[in-house]
Amino acid sequence: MRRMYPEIEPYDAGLLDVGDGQAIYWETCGNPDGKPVVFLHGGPGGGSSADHRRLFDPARYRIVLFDQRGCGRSTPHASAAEYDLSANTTWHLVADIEKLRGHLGVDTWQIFGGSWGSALALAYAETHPDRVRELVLRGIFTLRKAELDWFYEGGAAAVFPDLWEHFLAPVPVEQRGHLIRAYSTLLHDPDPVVHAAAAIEWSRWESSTITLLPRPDVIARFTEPSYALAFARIENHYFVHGGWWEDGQLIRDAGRLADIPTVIVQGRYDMCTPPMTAWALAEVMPHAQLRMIPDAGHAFDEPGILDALLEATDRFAS
Ligand code: STX
Repeated sequence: MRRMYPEIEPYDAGLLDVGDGQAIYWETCGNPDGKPVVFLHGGPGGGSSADHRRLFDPARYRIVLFDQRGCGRSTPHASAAEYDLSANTTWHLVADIEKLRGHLGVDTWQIFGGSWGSALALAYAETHPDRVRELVLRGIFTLRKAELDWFYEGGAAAVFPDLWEHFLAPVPVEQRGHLIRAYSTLLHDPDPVVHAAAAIEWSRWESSTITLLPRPDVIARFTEPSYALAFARIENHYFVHGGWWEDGQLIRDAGRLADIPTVIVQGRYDMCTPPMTAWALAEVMPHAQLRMIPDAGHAFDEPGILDALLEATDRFAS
């Protein structure tokens, strides 16, 4: 079992104005003359963290991390009452990535994305294939209705009936026919008692089910009130809108990526983004290497997942 690369600090960081009154936090770590890679975090709304820097050899990579609109250290924060979610869509994020690439003087780069980050990586690469050197994708998520139904409308409840009760608890019984919509109402209720409780239960469900075994540290981090509110509001907003693409579009258009070396890492027991999506993607990307990890869940730092991710970034480093 491999460890992540050592902890490192950024050699540069800043806030990039992306318009609509918003700025995204970015940082660069590792070797300024190394191979550029950009890390796309999950959620959406999850933010990037110091451990994400450690997936790449700092001697060989120029590692770019950023916080997507409205979360992490980007401003304003989606937990604020006045935050305007209408200027936060997939296509805003794709444009932000291009703006950041230009700002950093990068010509082409490797795209690394897990979970929601894999969806954003596909959306970006299908829009700008000429900018992408390689793709490393983990826990494949493309926001198809079947995927949202699985995780947020009762599929995974078959495995976690106990946790599912907590997810249902804030939702009035007559609104339980469509939970993503019911949560949208709750998360934007003007009463802080209502929206805060909904945000915490939304985030508790996700953070309690993304690891093969429960990890109290992960749950504590994602149920911190202001983190949970931004995370839940942003995720729910993206799901209500189906990512602003047609159901199945990201997989349908993956043929555009035929020239891009790709590794897909998927945990067999990933309850958040089960293997059906990685499988469907691999079918339309026959050149991609699919690594199905037999004893892992969803998170990037599950043992077998981490090994496969490090193997991929090491292989693509030269
Ligand atoms: N959301 C999957 C996803 O991207 C459907 C994701 N789930 N949890 C996370 O990300 C965090 C680890 C960022 C909380």
